[in-house]
Amino acid sequence: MKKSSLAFILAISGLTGTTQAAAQDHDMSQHQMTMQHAAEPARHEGIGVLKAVNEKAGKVQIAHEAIADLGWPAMNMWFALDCPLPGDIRVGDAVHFELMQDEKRHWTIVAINRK
Ligand SMILES: [Cu+2]
Repeated sequence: MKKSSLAFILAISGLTGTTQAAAQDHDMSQHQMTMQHAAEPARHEGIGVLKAVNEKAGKVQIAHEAIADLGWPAMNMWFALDCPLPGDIRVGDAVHFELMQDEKRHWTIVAINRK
């Protein structure tokens, strides 16, 4: 019992540490854990700067500004794309995007364009 509570505490403090350390760069799994309340399939708008494109994986990395209605601070993160990436967007461009949760509750970009 004692051993498992300790493991739990370590896991929790590990998570907190990771979340704070990951303000610069993180993956979707951390949002999964912190954003479980956002169950409705709502669209949320964001703005940021396109940092990288992984065409093979269908993902883009965006340094997004805070998204108040999701309670997200500004951060650098990868999103799956569920829409075409307009041909005029280049890495370094300011972008406007819309997010929705997919069936696995991963935050996915459903619209993106140059700001
Ligand atoms: Cu983020």
